[in-house]
Amino acid sequence: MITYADLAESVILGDEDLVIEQVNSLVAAGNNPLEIINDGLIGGMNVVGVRFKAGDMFVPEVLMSARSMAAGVEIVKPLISSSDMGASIKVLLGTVKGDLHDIGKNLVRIMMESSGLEVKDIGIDIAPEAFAAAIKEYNPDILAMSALLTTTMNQMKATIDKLAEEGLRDKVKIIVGGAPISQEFADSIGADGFAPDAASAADLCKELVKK
Ligand code: B12
Repeated sequence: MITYADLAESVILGDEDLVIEQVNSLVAAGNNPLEIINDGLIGGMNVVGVRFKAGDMFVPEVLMSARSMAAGVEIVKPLISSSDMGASIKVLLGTVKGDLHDIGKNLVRIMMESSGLEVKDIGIDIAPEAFAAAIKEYNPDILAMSALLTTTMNQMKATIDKLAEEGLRDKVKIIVGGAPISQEFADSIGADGFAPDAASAADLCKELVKK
């Protein structure tokens, strides 16, 4: 009998084949798809986040865990009705201009999608004008920007200024994140929120849209 703890452990180990096998067994045994995601897959990924921060896990291992988790989510996703997922929160996500780091951004996307948000990921090296154009095109509830370099974090402010200039600032809630970003920095550039990791980024979106 497979438990959610077993599944979480397989995510932590980054064993994609085992994750797929266990998710299929849990589904076949009639477990609730949302519980499989929250208690098993995200549960494991939360531990990975903590261990990575503590220096007990490294980027390649984090990526294997993220890939395993995503493989599990793919199996369960079709079983979840959009009303269960509380969908309808749309997030536009990208890494700012001059910045090519996307590992953290991709984790944020996986976490958001697996907690039911609809995410449009427009990639890396996104200029303020491109964020503005994408807001017009996709009409998201939330704009989420990632930056990993101290030299590119100011592009977040440049993007917020650009949105203000185009009259788009109040159409979206803006959240920011990435290793050099802090709550103080987010406040200083007039963002609506900051989250230190992918799991809390998803929660933050739900909180901001509730308001
Ligand atoms: C992998 C990596 C690279 C890879 C990127 C591959 C890729 N596809 O992303 C490569 C080799 C390309 C690279 C290049 C460079 N890198 Co680099 N890189 C890293 C490294 C080792 C890991 C980053 C990472 O992926 N972490 C793992 C993820 C999971 O963590 P994360 O990104 O922080 O994301 C989490 C949170 O921050 C948060 N989050 C992230 N985004 C968002 C967004 C929102 C909205 C929210 C709410 C939350 C959130 O959630 C995530 C998951 O929990 C870091 C060192 C480090 N330890 O951080 C250096 C680092 C970021 N790089 C650095 C540098 C200097 C560079 C280069 C300039 C090197 C060079 N001279 O060429 C180039 C710049 C290229 C460019 N223009 O972007 C420096 C930055 C220094 C600084 N203070 O600015 C670092 C810190 C290394 C160092 N100590 O010097 N790099």
